[in-house]
Amino acid sequence: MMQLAIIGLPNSGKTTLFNAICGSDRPVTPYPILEIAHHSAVVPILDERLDALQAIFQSQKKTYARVTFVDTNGLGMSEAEGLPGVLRNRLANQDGFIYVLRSFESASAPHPLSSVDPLRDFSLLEGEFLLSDQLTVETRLERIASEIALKGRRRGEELSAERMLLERLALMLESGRPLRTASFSEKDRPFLHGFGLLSIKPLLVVINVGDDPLQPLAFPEISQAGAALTQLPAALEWEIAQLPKEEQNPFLCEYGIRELVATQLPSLAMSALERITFFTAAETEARAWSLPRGGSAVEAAAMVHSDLARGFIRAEVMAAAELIQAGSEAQLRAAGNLRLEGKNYVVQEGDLLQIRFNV
Ligand SMILES: Nc1nc2c(ncn2[C@@H]2O[C@H](COP(=O)(O)OP(=O)(O)O)[C@@H](O)[C@H]2O)c(=O)[nH]1
Ligand SMILES: [Mg+2]
Repeated sequence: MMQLAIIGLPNSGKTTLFNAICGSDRPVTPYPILEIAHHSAVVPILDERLDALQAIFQSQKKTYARVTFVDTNGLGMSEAEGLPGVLRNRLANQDGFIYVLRSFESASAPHPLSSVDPLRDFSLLEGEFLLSDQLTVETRLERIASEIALKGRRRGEELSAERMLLERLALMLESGRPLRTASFSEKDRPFLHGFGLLSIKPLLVVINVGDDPLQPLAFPEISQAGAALTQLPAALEWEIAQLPKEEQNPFLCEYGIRELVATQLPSLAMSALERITFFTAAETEARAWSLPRGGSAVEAAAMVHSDLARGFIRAEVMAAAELIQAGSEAQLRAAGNLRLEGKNYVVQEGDLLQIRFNV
């Protein structure tokens, strides 16, 4: 399961956002909590398409895809020596990050730097990640140099590809470019995974607009840093989210918001992570799955069950949206909108797969 950590300066509203997303009730405090322990929750990725598929297939059970969110303590305020090792390691285990940037004034919860400036805070967080990655890259380069000195030429040749990659990373980091903005080749990927780099991981930036949900904001700098971007009034959304569904509407109307952003955040996070959704549906269960973008039919099959991948014959593919519109599988079939695809078919967002297999 994918896991994202919520990062930000103290008092930016991380815990408030975490509560709004997860429907939890963690204490929010106008002073930083000086503990390193993190708190996590698993959240279903609500999807109306799955609800409709369950109705069409009369499935007994419905299972949304899920994602884990981790609430962390304040970042961006470290001294020159950078992130503590424990924290860095914990962050390195995440699949991606959410930065919460504060864009609200509050006398009772002062900004730790005494002024509201989301872009400055963004640079602070990025700076923390860039510095951490610089240290990671330097340490690895030093180790390679000593290994080459120790083991001589043969091992040296093996290591030189890695060294070239590291030197490229070092150059990017020095010029302040987060590694997520670079593209890497397939043969670089195995190295990159082992390093524990932070600025290479997908990023979703959430601007906490306080009590002004329609505050107009534009931050081209953030998109240029390779991040996805959204905004929401965290405290307000948390309050509304705690109400029973039928009582939420008047409040949404009052503030001129159509839908809570917090409820869309799991799916926004998944698209930031470059994951797509595919479905399986039968009488027993209708289920949504999350697959890396570009994943093939046989990779999707392997997620469902290893037998399906091993004995894969073909996939019958329908676009869930077309099926829902047609109303039944029979009607979709009659319209000729059901495709037969092989192992290498690249699964598309919203595909419903029925996998024929033989083991
Ligand atoms: N007015 C206002 N206050 C907020 C908002 N979000 C958080 N706060 C306040 O800021 C303080 C810190 O919030 P918290 O979620 O604990 O921030 P964290 O330190 O980033 O986890 C609390 O007093 C919150 O009530 C918001 O959207 N509007
Ligand atoms: Mg907090």
